Amino acid sequence: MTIEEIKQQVFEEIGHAKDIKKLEEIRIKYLGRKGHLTNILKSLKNLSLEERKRIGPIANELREKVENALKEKKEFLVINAEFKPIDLTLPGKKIQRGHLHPLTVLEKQIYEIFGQLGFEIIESSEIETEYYNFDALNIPPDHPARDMWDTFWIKNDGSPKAKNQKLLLRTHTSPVQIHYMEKHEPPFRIVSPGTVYRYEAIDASHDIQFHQLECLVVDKNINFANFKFIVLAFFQKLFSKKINVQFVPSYFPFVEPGVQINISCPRCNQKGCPLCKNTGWIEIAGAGMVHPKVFEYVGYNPKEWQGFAFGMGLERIAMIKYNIPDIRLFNSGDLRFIRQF
Ligand code: FA5
Repeated sequence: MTIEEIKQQVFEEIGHAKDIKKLEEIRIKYLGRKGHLTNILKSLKNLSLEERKRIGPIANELREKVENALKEKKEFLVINAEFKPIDLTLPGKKIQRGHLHPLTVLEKQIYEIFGQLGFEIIESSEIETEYYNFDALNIPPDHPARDMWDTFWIKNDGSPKAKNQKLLLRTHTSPVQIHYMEKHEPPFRIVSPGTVYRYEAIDASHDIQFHQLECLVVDKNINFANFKFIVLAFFQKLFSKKINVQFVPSYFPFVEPGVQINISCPRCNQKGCPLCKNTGWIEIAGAGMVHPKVFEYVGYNPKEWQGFAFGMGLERIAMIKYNIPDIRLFNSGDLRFIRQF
């Protein structure tokens, strides 16, 4: 083949090459050991000096152009091989929507109800001192009531804020009562949700990390009837049905009298079911009238002010409301669980 013939053919062939294999064949055909252009370049040495000077640069320039054309076409073919044509008529991929955790859904509802009842929502800390978690709640060091809440103690790092106090992960939300009363004057009504921790055995209804909602109302002439009204109003709004409440005598050192609040089983309406263990009642919260000693700790005059408080477990309420059989599901991270809410 002459240089002219090569020029006419090679670029057309490169242009038509459909894949890398074909391109390699073209390279071998023209630039391989016995390729047409290689043969011409090899034969240059047999030409006269004059002819070599004339043909040499043309042949070398052509070789360079062919090499470049092969390289460019190869790049094009590689990119094209990776590119998959898009069928615009295909339905798009469905993107999974995020879901709110059932406790978040419940908390939002609770805030709304207490908001309507004139309560303020207060934030509180999960790390507490022994004083706020126990002493100021009328639970002195040797008091047997401390055994009610097995405690996760924290090493005190000696920081000024910790003030050489014994630190712990709060075992209940009740310390918020003291923090709030130390800084505010009555009358007020507050609720404070938060995580609490207890060093105890885990089972279907007990976790070591769970949530409580603390409620505290302090005013003049507050009595048990006011207390019962708020509890009833809250649960009836929460379950959107008529609920009965029962106050059973109980003991918490920071209230007097202390009670356990039971609500009528919202699932079976007191006909008897596995949820209420056929009793018709479900234990839902610890509660009582604020103990005068607690008022003394925060500098309130107990003869002037009265109050009631309760603390309820949010997981337990969510379990009843959403029919969740096991408390361990809340922290399981199982998306099949979360996607139901
Ligand atoms: C208290 O924690 C008191 N601070 C409540 C209180 C507040 C009494 C104000 C008086 C005045 P108790 O230990 O009973 O009480 O816990 C309250 C609620 O937390 C229980 O009714 C239950 O719903 C929930 N609870 C208790 N332990 C666990 C646990 N291990 N896992 C999940 N929920 C729990």
